[in-house]
This record gives sequence, C-alpha cells and structure tokens, in this order.
Amino acid sequence: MFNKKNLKKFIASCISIATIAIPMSITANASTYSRLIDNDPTSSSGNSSSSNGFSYINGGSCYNGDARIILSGNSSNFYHWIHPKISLGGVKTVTVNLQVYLNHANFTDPRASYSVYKNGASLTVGYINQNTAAGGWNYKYASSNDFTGLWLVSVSPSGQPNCQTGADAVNVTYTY
Ligand SMILES: [Ca+2]
Repeated sequence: MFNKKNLKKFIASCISIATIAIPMSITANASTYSRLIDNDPTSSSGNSSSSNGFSYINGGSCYNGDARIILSGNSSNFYHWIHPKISLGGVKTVTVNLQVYLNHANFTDPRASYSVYKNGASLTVGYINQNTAAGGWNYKYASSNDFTGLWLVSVSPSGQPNCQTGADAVNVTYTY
C-alpha cells in the first residue's frame, strides 16, 4: 500500500492533525456557565437573592445604585445570590471564577468570606478585605473536584465587631 516515503509522509500528517486536534477537543469539551447577579433581581431574570439581616443601603457608587449591608460581628449571617440550579449529572471538577462588586465607604469588613454551593455544603472561593478592596470589581477563584451541582454564591461576615459587610453585585463563572 505505502512505500517507505509515503508512509513517512502519512505518519507526519497524522501527527500534525493530532497536534492540532487535541487542544481543540479540550476546548470543545469544557462547559462554561456565567451569571451576573445584583441585589433583588427580577423574577424574569431567573435569579433571586436572600439574606438574614442585611439592610438596604443606597449610593451612586453602588452597582445599580444600591446594595445591602450588615454589621460584621456575626459570621453566621449570610447574603445569597441565587441562579437557576444546574445539575452536573455526576461528580465533576469545577473551577469557580468570582467577581465581586464593592464600591461603598461603609463596606469595612476586613475578611468577608465568599463561597459557592457544592453538594449541599459549600466551597470557600476566597476572602476579601472590603475595607481596602479596589472600588469596583474584585476577583477570586477556586477549584474543587467534587461538585455535583451549581446553585448560588454566598457572602458571610468575618465576625469582626465594629465593621460592616457589604453585598452588591457578583459575576460568577463556572468551568467544568
Ligand atoms: Ca446593587
């Protein structure tokens, strides 16, 4: 069928096709899900929010003009940004890229804790010093190999007294 010269050519072309095809197939297999969620989303957006004890605060620097805030002393308080629940159809590795909008002088919590839902428990994505955070979008990411579903982003206060924890918009991207 092949003489030596043609066989070499054939093998070389197979290798070059494989080299091109492998990175493309990795990209094609990864799924990405992204959601930008602000306070009090409309029901038509498919998102919702809930909290225990956070209060309304407004200000032109906030995303869409307002946010929510709470004293930082109790770390069991929470604010949830909820999106439509996604079942991953099994256990998967998920990388979470989280952007958090912070732009109000009263947000002073030195270690606000951000997490995402994971199998009925949670994965801590990271901590942000809201007192020194950049005015605007702040970025955290984390990865874990035992996700079965995606549902919400949560912030909880540090527990530090005499500070306040803010909750404005978040933009979450999951890759799995
Ligand atoms: Ca807002």
